[in-house]
Amino acid sequence: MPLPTREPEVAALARAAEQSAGDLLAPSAPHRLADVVPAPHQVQPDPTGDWVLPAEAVIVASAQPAALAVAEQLAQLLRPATGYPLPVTDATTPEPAGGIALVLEATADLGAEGYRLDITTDGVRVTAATGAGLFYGVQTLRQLLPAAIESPEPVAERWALPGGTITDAPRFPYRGAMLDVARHFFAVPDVLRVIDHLARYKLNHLHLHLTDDQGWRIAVDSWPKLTTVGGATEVGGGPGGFYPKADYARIVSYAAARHITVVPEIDLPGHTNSALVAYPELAPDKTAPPPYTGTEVGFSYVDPADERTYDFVADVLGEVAALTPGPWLHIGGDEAFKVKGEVYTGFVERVQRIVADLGKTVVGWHQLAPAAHLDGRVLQWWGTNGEDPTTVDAVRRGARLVVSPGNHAYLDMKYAPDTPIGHDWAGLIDVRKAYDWDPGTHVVGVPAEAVLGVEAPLWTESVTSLADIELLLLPRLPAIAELGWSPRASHDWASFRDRLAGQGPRWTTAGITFHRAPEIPWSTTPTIPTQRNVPQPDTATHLTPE
Ligand code: TNX
Repeated sequence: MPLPTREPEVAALARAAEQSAGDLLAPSAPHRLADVVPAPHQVQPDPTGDWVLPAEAVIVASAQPAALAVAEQLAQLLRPATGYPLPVTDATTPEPAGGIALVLEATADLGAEGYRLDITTDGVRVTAATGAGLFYGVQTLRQLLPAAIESPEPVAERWALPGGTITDAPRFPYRGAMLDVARHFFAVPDVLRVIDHLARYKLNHLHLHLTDDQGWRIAVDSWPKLTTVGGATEVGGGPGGFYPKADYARIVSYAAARHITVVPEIDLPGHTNSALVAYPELAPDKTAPPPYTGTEVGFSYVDPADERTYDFVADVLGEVAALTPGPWLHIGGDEAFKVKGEVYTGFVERVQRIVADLGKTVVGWHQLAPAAHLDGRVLQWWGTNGEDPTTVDAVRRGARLVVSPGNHAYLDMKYAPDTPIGHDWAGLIDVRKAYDWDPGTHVVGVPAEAVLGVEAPLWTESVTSLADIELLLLPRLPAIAELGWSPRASHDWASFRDRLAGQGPRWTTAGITFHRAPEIPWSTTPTIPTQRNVPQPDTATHLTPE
């Protein structure tokens, strides 16, 4: 046996030697400017503008709080791996001056979420009309740096960036993912980490499925047993849990700092067993059902014939609305198999009115379609067959759609028969299946203008840990993100597959679990201490706005 105490030293020496040999043989070339997920709207490479972040770089931002906040976030992203101090300062007219400038320009013709990123020999400039735009520019910048930028520890690397200009803006205003915290409860740190994943890919909505048969996860002061009783269960018999109001507020503000709006869902009138266990007066037979920890659906409902039910709904939605700065309240509406016809539509219409009276916009699963229209209402379509006349009719009456096709966007579907967790009722969803569809035309007869955007739901009947969540989320979430953000004209599986492969080393370096989908050409080279890329000619894309 060699002396174990000498091993780290030897390993360190070997690493240092490999590093300096590597530096001599192949100084790391920058990534290509177009190697970004989701694909940017317009990319104009300029190889004469390649630039390397120097240790003494300063991040200078416009003096408005929205710009300074993004500058601080950028510094926090870059400091761990670079080990550079990267001080943040402000200026009336920020200039890169050998560092990074974040310029908030109200007159910039870039839209509410767009940005321009200029990389020149003088440094980096991100320009946007809003903090959100600057934030998205920073996410792009992050992906253009070597993968080692994801390291939590300082890494000896040449922090090279490819020269040129990216002009970018999203195709759809609503780009989301859903996390079901009801079937299995996930603590705040897990939710915050999911928010980080959304932010990386420029998603801007996190839909939280907060209540279901197996558990009630959000504190409601006027009906306290919803959580103390209804929150104490989950699928499989585990302890469950719930978010006290302060925890929910923490999630909301962490998301807001990343330009992500939380969409809270209280699923009604079905999927309510946990509420009935806590408050039997809401049950049709006024008797408490046993707590439910299985995975069937469609058996429970709050009594639509009892006025007390509407007091309950108004109290719950009122408290959730008060905690939620975003405009949306999601009222579920799916799989209420025992509440039929006019009883169902009558219930939905009353609840829609309650939401409107709270000053919020109704979102619900597309089962809401037959109910009367109410201004602004949004249906979340989760069908598996794009022929859906009932939804088309609701759109004709004014509804907008968020599309989440079960057989393309459901992150709880297995990738392949051997995926260890997940469902297959909507089929298997490999990365290509998640990528190859068009939210703008998917529901036949619904015009693209009625499509607000796209969302990828993650139901958690079989998902019990953060690693499980990440395994199902990655790499499919970036596919859905690209459908929501990138112009349709840039849709191209071969390009996406290659750009997605570049994300793998980033996740590995950051310690994020992902599914090594066989159809993606993941690199096999080590990512720490350095990732070396062979320079390749860039191809500029000039795309017209949609
Ligand atoms: C259907 S999608 C449901 C959920 C399940 C999911 C499992 C929808 C609106 N309802 O209750 O968790 O399938 O994939």
